[in-house]
This record gives sequence, C-alpha cells and structure tokens, in this order.
Amino acid sequence: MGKVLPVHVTVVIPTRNEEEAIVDTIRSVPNDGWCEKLDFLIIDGNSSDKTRELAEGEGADVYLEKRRGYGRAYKTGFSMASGEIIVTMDADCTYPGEEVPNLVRRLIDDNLEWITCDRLAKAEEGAMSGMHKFGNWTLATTARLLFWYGIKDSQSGMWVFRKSIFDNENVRPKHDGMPLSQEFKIRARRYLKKDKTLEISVPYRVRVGPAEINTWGDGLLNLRSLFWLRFGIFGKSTKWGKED
Ligand SMILES: Nc1nc2c(ncn2[C@@H]2O[C@H](COP(=O)(O)OP(=O)(O)O)[C@@H](O)[C@H]2O)c(=O)[nH]1
Ligand SMILES: [Mg+2]
Repeated sequence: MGKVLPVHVTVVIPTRNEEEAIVDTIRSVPNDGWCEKLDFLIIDGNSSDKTRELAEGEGADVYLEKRRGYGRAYKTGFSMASGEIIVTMDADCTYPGEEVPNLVRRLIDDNLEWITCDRLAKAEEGAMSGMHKFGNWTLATTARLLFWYGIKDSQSGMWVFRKSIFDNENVRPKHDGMPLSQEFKIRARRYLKKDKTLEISVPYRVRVGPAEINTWGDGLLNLRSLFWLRFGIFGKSTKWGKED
C-alpha cells in the first residue's frame, strides 16, 4: 500500500430499497487506512425494507430523506458530507468500489477538482440491456451536441470531487430527480477550470437487486431537462440542504 492520503473522504450513497446490495456496496470500498478518515453517508429515501438498519450495521451514517428523488438525495448528501473529498455511487454493486482509493489518489496527484466516471467503455457483459444502451447513447449524444462539453457518459453516477467546488453556487446541481446526474456534469465542465476536471472509464457491473427505474419515463425526463438547461429554463426544484 502507498502512503496514507492526508484527506477526509465521505462516500455519499442514495438508497431506496437496496437491502440486497447495500452491505456489499459499502464493503466494496477498501477501508484499510488508505486515507486519514473515511466515512459513509447513506441518504435513504424512505426504504420500506432493511436498507437503513443494514447500512447502520456497517458503521455508515444514515439520514432519512423523506422527499423523493435521486437528485434530492444527493443535494442533501452533498450539503451534509463532512469530508473534504466526496465520492458517490449507487447502492446496487454496479460501480467498482475497489477503485475508490485510486480515483482519490488521482484527484490529489493531478491536482484535480472533479472526476466523473464513464461506464460505457468498460461495461461488463449484461450490465446494460440493449434498451438501456440505446437510451444512454441518445442522451449522451444529445448532451454533447447541445453543450459541447466533451463528456462521454452523461448518466453515470460515480463522481470523485472536492467539496469546495460547491462554494461556487453555479456548480451546485438543482434537479431533484435523475437529471441531476447530467446537470452536475454540465455545470462542472462549464464553471470549473477545464484542466481541473476529468472523465475516467471504470468497470460497470450487473445490478444486484431490483431496479425501480422507469426506463421510458426517466429517459424522456432526462431528455427534456437537457433542453431546458440549454435554454436556461429551470423547472421547479427544492433547495440545496437538509431542509427547505
Ligand atoms: N434517497 C433516494 N435514493 C434513490 C431514489 N431513487 C433511486 N435512488 C437510489 O439511487 C441510486 C440510483 O438508482 P438506480 O435505480 O440504480 O438507477 P440507475 O442506475 O440509473 O438505473 C440507487 O442507489 C437507488 O437506490 C430516491 O427517490 N431517493
Ligand atoms: Mg444503478
């Protein structure tokens, strides 16, 4: 193992009924002293299964965010995270937790502020259905054409970044739903210095546990949100922190 990174890292994970995968997701991130402090912050959207108890059993901090939405969960989590570096991932074993130390090291060594992970180049067999691939391709291409921001995977949910980027209000994503993912990338590329941001390809694996995602509904919502963003129109959204 290399030298201990002198940073406090908080892994923020949104959950909604992820009892089959939350424990393995948390355990997938090495916790052997590679950084000065590592903690896990689970933002749970009213799970009706054992997700919250299981996460607490792994030593994670669990916050019950009763307001619905993936974006809503992240806005709460970002405002609450105590680490100077924030890492995100889904609670479904799709993202490579074992890569977290390398990604954080890269952020520090290359003096970056923000890394987004691309799933498309290294997606494993069966990780994305044909439909899912088509949807991702459509959204990613539309985002590239509208914003010319040079990101390959507009929908990925694994980011590694310094919490200080949010000192700039323009970098804070606003959407309460799934479109927060593309919005965050667009804002990071527009409002941070280009050479402080990077997209890195990581493995993407088959989901553990049932997905609640509504393929068509979420796909169309993402597409519509891209156009709204492009023309500077913002839909209704709740505020940044724990409470409105
Ligand atoms: N807190 C919270 N988490 C959510 C909500 N919807 C989805 N999630 C979590 O967000 C992550 C991404 O959702 P997922 O179903 O994997 O979407 P996909 O990866 O885009 O297919 C998972 O860990 C979900 O459990 C929600 O309304 N509230
Ligand atoms: Mg997922």
